[in-house]
Amino acid sequence: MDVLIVNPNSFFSSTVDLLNAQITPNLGIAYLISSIEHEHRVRLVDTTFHSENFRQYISGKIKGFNPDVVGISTLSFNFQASLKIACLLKEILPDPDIPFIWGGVHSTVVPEAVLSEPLVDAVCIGEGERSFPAYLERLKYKEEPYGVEGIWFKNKEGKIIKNSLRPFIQDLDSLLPRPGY
Ligand code: B12
Repeated sequence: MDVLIVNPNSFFSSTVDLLNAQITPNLGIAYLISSIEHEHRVRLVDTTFHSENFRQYISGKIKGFNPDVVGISTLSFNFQASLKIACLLKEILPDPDIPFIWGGVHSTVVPEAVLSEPLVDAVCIGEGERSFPAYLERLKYKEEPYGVEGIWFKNKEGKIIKNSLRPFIQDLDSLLPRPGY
């Protein structure tokens, strides 16, 4: 499947905001992508250096890419900026009905608040390296993610389904990218 991952790392307003932008690579997203890229085509939109021209940047970045799903990583401080980006993506993506799944610290600490937003179809609570591939596997077969640990989602009737949480991954070496990478 084609997966668009978004790092909405900006506030889109002032120089002060720009100074706040994280200028180190986002480790969570790096781990997340390494857990799916052997199986899926992934495109990353990272707005870190594009606060001023984010609309133009995002439009250019997704040109020719027709994702089956959008994954957005969010902290509490950039959640509002993330919603703006999600709104823009809904407008410009060829298929506005594809699911938007949200992860990151904000989704983990206040999943209900995140899910209450119309632009959120599912949240990943906690580590994504197992939960996200399992979610994508269901999506591939057009199935709803019932029973996928770590994922809460809105079902076809709009009801919020809370799957159980996923235990922490104990064997961190099992997360090493596959041979050949
Ligand atoms: C290292 C770190 C930093 C580093 C960043 C390193 C980096 N480039 O990644 C630096 C020092 C730059 C930093 C800066 C800041 N940080 Co900081 N940071 C951390 C820390 C200690 C670890 C983060 C981390 O790397 N975790 C490991 C990765 C693997 O986990 P993860 O990012 O959560 O990602 C996993 C899951 O969330 C999930 N996931 C993530 N995204 C997505 C997306 C999808 C679609 C899916 C399915 C899953 C998914 O899968 C990932 C892999 O398992 C956390 C505390 C903590 N214990 O988490 C605070 C923390 C994230 N930081 C925090 C804050 C407030 C900040 C600053 C705003 C501080 C400031 N005032 O400037 C800035 C913001 C910078 C920015 N623009 O993001 C808060 C966020 C609170 C909140 N509710 O949002 C935390 C939680 C600390 C705290 N307890 O207050 N930080």
